[in-house]
Amino acid sequence: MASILFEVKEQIAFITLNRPEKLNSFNREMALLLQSHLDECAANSNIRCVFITGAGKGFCAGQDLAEVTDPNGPGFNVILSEHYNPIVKRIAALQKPVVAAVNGVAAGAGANLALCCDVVVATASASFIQAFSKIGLIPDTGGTYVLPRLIGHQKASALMMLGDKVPAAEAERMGMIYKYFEDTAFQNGALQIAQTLAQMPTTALAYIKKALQLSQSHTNLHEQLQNEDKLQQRAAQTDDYTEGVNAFLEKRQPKFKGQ
Ligand code: LHQ
Repeated sequence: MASILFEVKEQIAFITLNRPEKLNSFNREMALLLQSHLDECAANSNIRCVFITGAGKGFCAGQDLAEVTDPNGPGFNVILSEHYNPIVKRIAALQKPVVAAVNGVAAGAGANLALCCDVVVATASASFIQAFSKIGLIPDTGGTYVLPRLIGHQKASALMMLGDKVPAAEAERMGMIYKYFEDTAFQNGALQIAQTLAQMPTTALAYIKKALQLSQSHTNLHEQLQNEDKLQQRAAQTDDYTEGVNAFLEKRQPKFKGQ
C-alpha cells in the first residue's frame, strides 16, 4: 500500500496519510510523496480544494522516530530542508484552499502540518501535541510561526515547552483550529466544508489566503490596505466575480467555475 493515498473526486483532492500502524508518522518516502501530490494539486485546475486526513486512528504522529535513528535513514540534517519545509511551502503557495481533517492525534510535525492548512477541523477525540520538547527538540514545520499567531505567545510558549496534549474542543476554544465535530458527525462535517470550498470562487479564495499571509508578515495598516486594494482589483477581474454579482442581482444561486 502507498504511504499516501490520492484521489480526486468532485474537484476535491483527497490526500490520506497512510501508515496507520505508525500513526501515519512521516518517513522520507511519505514526505516526498506528499510533496509530489501537492505539486499535482497545484498543476491540476480541476482541483479546487485539497483535503488532508489520516488513515486509521491517528492523523499524524510527526517524524517516524525509527527512521531518524536508522543509520541508513536520510540523516537528521536533511529532514527539515528536504521533507517538512518543502511541504509547508507548497501548502502556503497553493492557490486553493487546503482543509486539514484531523481524525485523531496530531503530534510534532503532524500537528504543525495540520495547523499550516487554511481550514483545520478535528474530530472530538482528536488532539494536538507539540511533542518536540519531550524528545529534546524544538517545534518545526512552521509551528513557531503559526501557533503564536493563532493562540498568542503565552499559550504557544507553554504548550511548546510543556508538550501538553490539547483535546480538539479546547483547540477550537483557544482558536488553534476552526471547529471540532462530535466523532459521529466528523466525516460528513469535514467533507461538507471541502465540498462548499470546492464550489466557491477559487481565485478569490487564493487571494484571501495571500492577503492573510501578507498581513501575517511585517506590515502596517497602510501597506495592508494597499495589498487588499491590489488583490481586490485582481479578484474583480475574474469570471466568478461577475457571476457572483449577477447571481445576487438576479436572486439566484451563483455557479462558480473557479476562474
Ligand atoms: C511511532 C510514532 C513516531 C514512529 C507513534 N515514530 N512510530 C524534525 C527534525 C528531525 C527529526 C525529528 O523529527 C522532526 C519532527 C518531529 O515530528 S519531532 C516529533 C516526533 N513525534 C513524536 O515525538 C511523537 C511520538 N509519538 C507519541 O508520543 C505517541 O505515539 C502519541 C502521543 C502520538 C500517541 O500515543 P498513543 O495513542 O498511545 O499511540 P502509541 O504511542 O501506542 O503509538 C501507536 C504505534 O505507533 C506504536 O507502534 P507499536 O508498534 O508499538 O504499536 C508507536 O511506536 C507508533 N508511533 N508515533 N513518531
